[in-house]
Amino acid sequence: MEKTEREDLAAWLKSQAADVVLSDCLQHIATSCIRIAHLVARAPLEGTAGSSDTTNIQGETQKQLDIISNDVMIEQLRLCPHIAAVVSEEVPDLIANPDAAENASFVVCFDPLDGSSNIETNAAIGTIFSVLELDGPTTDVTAESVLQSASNQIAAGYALYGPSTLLVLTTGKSVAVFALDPDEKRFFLIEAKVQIPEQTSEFAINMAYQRFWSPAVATYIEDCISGETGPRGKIFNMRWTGSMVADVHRLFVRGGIFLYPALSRPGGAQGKLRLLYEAAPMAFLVETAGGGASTGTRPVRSIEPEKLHQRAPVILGSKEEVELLTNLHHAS
Ligand code: P6P
Repeated sequence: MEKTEREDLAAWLKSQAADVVLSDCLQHIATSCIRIAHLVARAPLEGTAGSSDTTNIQGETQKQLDIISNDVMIEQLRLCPHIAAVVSEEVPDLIANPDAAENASFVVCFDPLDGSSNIETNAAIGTIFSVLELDGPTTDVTAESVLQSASNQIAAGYALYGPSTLLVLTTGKSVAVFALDPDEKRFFLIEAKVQIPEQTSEFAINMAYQRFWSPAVATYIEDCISGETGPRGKIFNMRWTGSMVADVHRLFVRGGIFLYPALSRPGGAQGKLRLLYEAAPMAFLVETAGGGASTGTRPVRSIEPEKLHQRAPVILGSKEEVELLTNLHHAS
């Protein structure tokens, strides 16, 4: 497709008949990601690729870019009057938008820089976001009003900062992929309707935690690595980048199954990934592209959150594989 014919993000949103205020919100998110992509690329030159001397609510040492990216998101989203508040992985409490319009009804939950342990290895990292529409009145938005509205996820997406910067986005109708033109600083549509193949021969899991897996996950992975003479009758491949955005993006490119399951180690019962700004947006994207999104025992998107930063086990990807593994969980 000639570049001159390519649709940019604004044109695509218009073609989707996306609500005008939602389009405005998503364009502010995209602007944040363009800014973050630039800062990530310059980090080695600016000396910002390393760790800070602070930790986040998760107890994880923050990278300087975690903080920088978080600041970019908060500052940019404050400019959107339709956003009543934001929830960030890097900040314990909800952040109300002081410049929100009286009828602002959106809450944006985000992980500003997912996979940041990969920054110093120059591996792919990303930004994950979810847009919720508040159920009730938007004055004095509280964490409680966000938790009550978590099932009202109306848009989700991620930016992947790799050899190219990509934006993958859904408003519920389809999953579209955009590539950043770094010269024009605009996202252009490169794929309009991504579909995840229902079958796969590739899984993504951190094998180092094998001793903590449930019997269902252990059986599933053992069958995969048994190859053509095993129960699956075919050879499987494995990938694990340590960056959810990169591992999930692969599902949209060639199918697969991504697992960060419940672990029997202390504190691992709900896995590691957070519901509001990692599991739920990725589940929305994957299911909209025809894939499956389960905790192992229930759909990810059926969870009613009780805390802003709660975790959830995650099994995402090719529908037949997710269903197979979910059935193994129910049978065990
Ligand atoms: P582990 C990055 O820290 C992250 O939250 C996800 O991006 C990634 O999938 C996961 O953690 C990796 O976790 O335990 O393999 O280091």
